[in-house]
Parts: sequence; structure tokens; C-alpha cells
Amino acid sequence: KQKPGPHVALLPSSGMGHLTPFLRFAVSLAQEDVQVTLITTHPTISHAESQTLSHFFSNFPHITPKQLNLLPLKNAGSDNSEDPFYLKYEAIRQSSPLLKPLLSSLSPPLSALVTDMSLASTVIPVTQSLSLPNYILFTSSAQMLTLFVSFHTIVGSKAPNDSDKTEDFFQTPGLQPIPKSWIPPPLLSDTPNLLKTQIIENGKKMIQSDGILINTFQTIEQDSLGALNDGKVVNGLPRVIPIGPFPPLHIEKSQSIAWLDDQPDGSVLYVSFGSRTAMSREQIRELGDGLERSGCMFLWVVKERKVDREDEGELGEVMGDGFIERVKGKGLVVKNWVNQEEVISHKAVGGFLSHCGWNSVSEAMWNGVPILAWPQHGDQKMNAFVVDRIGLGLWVEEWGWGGGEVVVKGEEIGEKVRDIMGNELVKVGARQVREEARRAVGDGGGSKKGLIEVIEVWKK
Ligand code: BUP
Repeated sequence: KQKPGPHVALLPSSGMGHLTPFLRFAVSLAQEDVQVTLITTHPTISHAESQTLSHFFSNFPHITPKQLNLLPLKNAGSDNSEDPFYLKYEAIRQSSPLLKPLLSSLSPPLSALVTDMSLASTVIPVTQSLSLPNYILFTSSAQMLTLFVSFHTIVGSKAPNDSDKTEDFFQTPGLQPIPKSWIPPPLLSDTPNLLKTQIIENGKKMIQSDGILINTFQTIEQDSLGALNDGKVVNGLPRVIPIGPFPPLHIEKSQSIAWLDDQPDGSVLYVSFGSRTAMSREQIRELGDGLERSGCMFLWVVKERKVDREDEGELGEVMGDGFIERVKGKGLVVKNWVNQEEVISHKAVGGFLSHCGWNSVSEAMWNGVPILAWPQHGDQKMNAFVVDRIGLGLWVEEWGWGGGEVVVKGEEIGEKVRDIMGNELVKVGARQVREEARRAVGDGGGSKKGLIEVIEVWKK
């Protein structure tokens, strides 16, 4: 009789960008006969998260839900942050005493716990005290992982701007220097902030994990993966195992957009900056101007607030001056949220103006949709670099991070939109990435082999 599969618990972090890859990973494991318990932290930050979780558990009843009810957040120390996502990581950190009894109570006993990278420093001490193997699921690119694990060594005891104020590059050990303009600004700041503290603490602690699983694949990130696994980036890093890109789950059946069905194949530019980018009203209007100037068809998700709850402003008011009426027939503007998996796989969609959150990038890879990259914050410039390098899209590096003021004018946006929608070379490149992505996770593919190897280790 076959031995039952190992029992593995997954602990995702907050925000759709972190939850989504964990859900896809959970399904990939379950398909390989792993018993999966998914630990969710409550309360969730956004409506999108709670809705996605309820769809998920009703679609995959064989994945066991387990709730971790967070303690009320005391204070975020001296590291001021208003970002609800970083505050949530902090709340999970402060609630870590609750994790040990929860993990020990699971039955059958666990073979491993897989945690989001933003929780490494919180969770690894707990799993160590239980002698439970701990794996990290890194939900961004390998390019970003090189910075994540080495940042604390680069910063050392000095602030990154101290000794080399004139230096424009960050030397990641073992790799090409990274322009400082690609580094998330809070990491370069001398003022304490939660992003910086968390990257330093988690980056250090990840060395003590048993393995780092990552939602990417060998063909597109060979150099970074090679440097990480050859010990060039940091000494003693556990093996980094590419197991992506995770196939979309298509569990959210509602909200399909009928308008797309009426548009010619490959004619529509999908515009979205992810679940946690609030764009200023001025920049929104400038972007609207750009889309209008481009003459291309577009489907645009507009968000003025960081957390994906209902935005307050009426769309007409946000866009200003009869925009919605003017673009009727050409463009569809929606507030807050669409079912992106459906949109991006729709045959009418031929381009994606994206912030380059790694899930959006992997969804574009999966569907061979060319990206016009406009990173807004965090890891997104590192990811945009990958997009451009692998021929999946174009990144106009001069475009600044999003922020309060207008950083890119409509005229410039319009020009680049026309460029991406008509660029045959990028279309071919994107189609090739799609083939490689599917091959990687298909039978015999590198990512599939990686996943099976890890499961074999858990079986022992
Ligand atoms: Br917005 C939006 N619909 O309208 P990323 C997002 N998504 O399904 P982020 C929708 O959320 P981080 C919408 O498909 C993707 O899987 C989208 O993740 C989905 O960016 C996910 O792309 C968003 O990684 O997160 O949200 O900025 O910064 O943590 O990467």
C-alpha cells in the first residue's frame, strides 16, 4: 500500500500579491498528493482577500483551512509606517506566540511549514523550537531575492547612503551592480521604516530555513538563480528551488467582462497597477490623457486608495471632464477590481500596462501578453528589469516611481502604449516566454521536477 503523502502547512502573508501565489502553490501540492493545511490570519486586510479565500475553500474542499486570530497590534515600535500591509506583517509577528500551539495541534503531525518571506524572522524561531522543517516561499523574482537576502550584508552597520553618496549603484555580491534608482526608496532612507527593518531581519533569518521555493523558472532567471545557489550572493543560503510560474486557478467565476468579448483579438490594452498602488488623481488624469491619445482600446482598473476596498470618489469625478463619455466604445474604465486571471487570458487582450507586481508578471507570462512596465514601488523595478530582459515587454526606465505628483505625461504614455500594442518583436518574445513557462511546470519541466524533489524530502 502506498504511504500517505506528507502533511504540509502553509502560512501566507497579507495582501493579494502574497496570498495568490500561496493558493496556487497549495493546489500544486495537493495535485501531488500532499495533504495541505492553509493557515489564514484574521482579520484580513481587504475584501478581495476574504472573498478570494471563501471562493478558494469552496472550490478546493480537500485543502484544510486553519485560522490564526491575530492579537491586536500593540505598536509598530519606532519604525513608523502607515502602510496597512506592513502593519499586518507586524501584527502577525506580534501574534507569533499563538503559532506554536496551533502548529503542534495539527494532525497528522506536519512534515514542514512553508512561510512567506515577509514572515521568516517571525516564524523560523517557532519552527526551530518544534524541530519542524521550515521552507520559505518567495513570491517575487529571483532578481529581487538576490537583493532581499544580501541587503543586510550591503547595509552592514552603515546607512546605505553614508559612505557612498555619489555612488549610483548597489553592489549585490556575485551579480551585476543594481542601480540605486531601482531600489525601493524606503530601503535607501536613513529614517527607520518597517519595510527596511523587515527586509533586513527576514533576509538574515532566511539563511536558517531549510529551503527557498520561488515562483519563477530556470529559463528566465538562470543568472540570479545560479548566483544564489553557487553561494555567490550570500554564504550558507539554503537551496533556492524554482517551482513556478504557478498556473492560475480561475476560481472566481463572477465578474467576467462582456465588453471584452466584442473586441477584436489582441486589440485591448489592459491597465492595472496591482492591489496596493494608489495613484494620485493628477497622474490618473494624465494616464487617461495618454490612453486617449494612443488611440488604442483599453480596459483600465482605476484605484485611488491603497487597500482594495470601495474607493470613495465616483469614477466620473476621478477621471474629470467627460473622460468616460469621450472614450466610450474605445475604453472601459472600472473601479478597484476585475477578475484579472480572466481578463489577461482573454483573446481580446494584447498588452498589459502593469506595475510589475510579480503575480501580474507571471500571469502575463502564462498567457504570453506583452507588458509595458511602469513600476510604482517595492520590488517592481527589479521585476520590470526581468520583463524587459527576457523579451516579455518594454520598460521605460526613465519613468519614475508612482507617487503624489505627475511623474509621466500623457503624451509620453500614449506614445509607448502605441509602441507596445504594435510591436511584433515583443509579441513573439511574449509568446516564447509563454511556451517556456508552460514547459517549466509541465511533466518533465524544471519547475515540476523541483517541486517533486521537495515533496520527496518531506516524505522522508
Ligand atoms: Br488590482 C487586481 N484583480 O483588479 P501582484 C489584482 N488582481 O485579480 P500587488 C486581480 O491580484 P505585491 C485586480 O491577478 C494578481 O494575482 C492579480 O498581485 C490580482 O501585485 C494579484 O501583481 C496582485 O503581485 O502585490 O497586488 O501589487 O506588491 O505584493 O506584488
